Amino acid sequence: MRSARHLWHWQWLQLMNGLGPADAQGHYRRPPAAFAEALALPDDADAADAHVLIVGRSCPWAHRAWLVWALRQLQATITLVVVEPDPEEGRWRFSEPFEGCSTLAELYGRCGAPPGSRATVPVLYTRRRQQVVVGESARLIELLNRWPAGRDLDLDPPGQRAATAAWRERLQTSVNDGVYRCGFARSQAAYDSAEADLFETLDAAEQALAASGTSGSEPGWLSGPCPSLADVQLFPTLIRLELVYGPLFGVSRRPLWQFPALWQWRSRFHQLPGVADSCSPEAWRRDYFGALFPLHPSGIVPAGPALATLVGRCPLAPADAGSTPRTPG
Ligand SMILES: N[C@@H](CCC(=O)N[C@@H](CS)C(=O)NCC(=O)O)C(=O)O
Repeated sequence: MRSARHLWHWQWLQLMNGLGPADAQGHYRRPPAAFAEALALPDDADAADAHVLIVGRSCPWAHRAWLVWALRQLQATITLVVVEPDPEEGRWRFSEPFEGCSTLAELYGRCGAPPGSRATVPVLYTRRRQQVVVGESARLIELLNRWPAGRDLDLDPPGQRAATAAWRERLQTSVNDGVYRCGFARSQAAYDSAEADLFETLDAAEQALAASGTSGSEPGWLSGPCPSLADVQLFPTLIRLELVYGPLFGVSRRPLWQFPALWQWRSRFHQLPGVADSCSPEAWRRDYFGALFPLHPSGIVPAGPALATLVGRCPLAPADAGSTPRTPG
């Protein structure tokens, strides 16, 4: 029995290598993205259908780009293409051939990605130059926020730039990557430090949001009175919390209903125009539980919870809190 356990543990470690690299202490280290450079706004940014935003439904990094695309109404100039996961092969494929490619890896190769680099979503692609414009979501959402938009909405509002930048940096490590650092940890100590960091940051976000709604004023957003890229970064992680990250990555110490201000914030953000359409809980569950074999070898997809139960009123909130959604712009 003991040798079977050791063998299985050893095999698990080999399989985890396929999910992502770790350091000697078992801390997950996210590999760098190809096409990661920040870029200037292309000169044909306002041309109809000249650019394509490639996303996958389950990917939280793609979700943030999808959100900026939806909130700023970029549909006229950027076409959204949703790729599907291929769990057997561990790659993204196009539903129908895109620029002659059937997989995202083919497109990356054709655009000159270094051999061996991961073909990740999100990607912004230019049809005219047949090139990837940018493949790193943090830079991509900044670019999309400067893109000529159907809706006059600045997600980096001047009055709260410093707070937005500080929150974005903290969230990226402690929350967005933080849930992966918990789920992909290969030692108890690596998990413990990632988990503590995650909940400390959620606590800080809870306090910031709770403070913004005091003295009778309407509750604000993470970095100030207007929604920003900080909110855009936080939402994809928090909307997946009870559905996948809690059960699969072991981040269930405090469920979100124990953070009433964050819960209300999540419900308000979900009500912003275009946000609900970017949420596919069935696809999230199917992709995470079905594809992350080393974490969930049975592949059995859990039944719930329903998204509708996560974006209503918080069980801990006062009766009138959060009843009025506030839309940006
Ligand atoms: N640094 C990238 C990470 C994106 C990323 O890891 N995307 C995952 C899906 S959640 C992916 O496409 N993985 C495919 C692979 O690793 O082959 C970004 O933020 O844009």
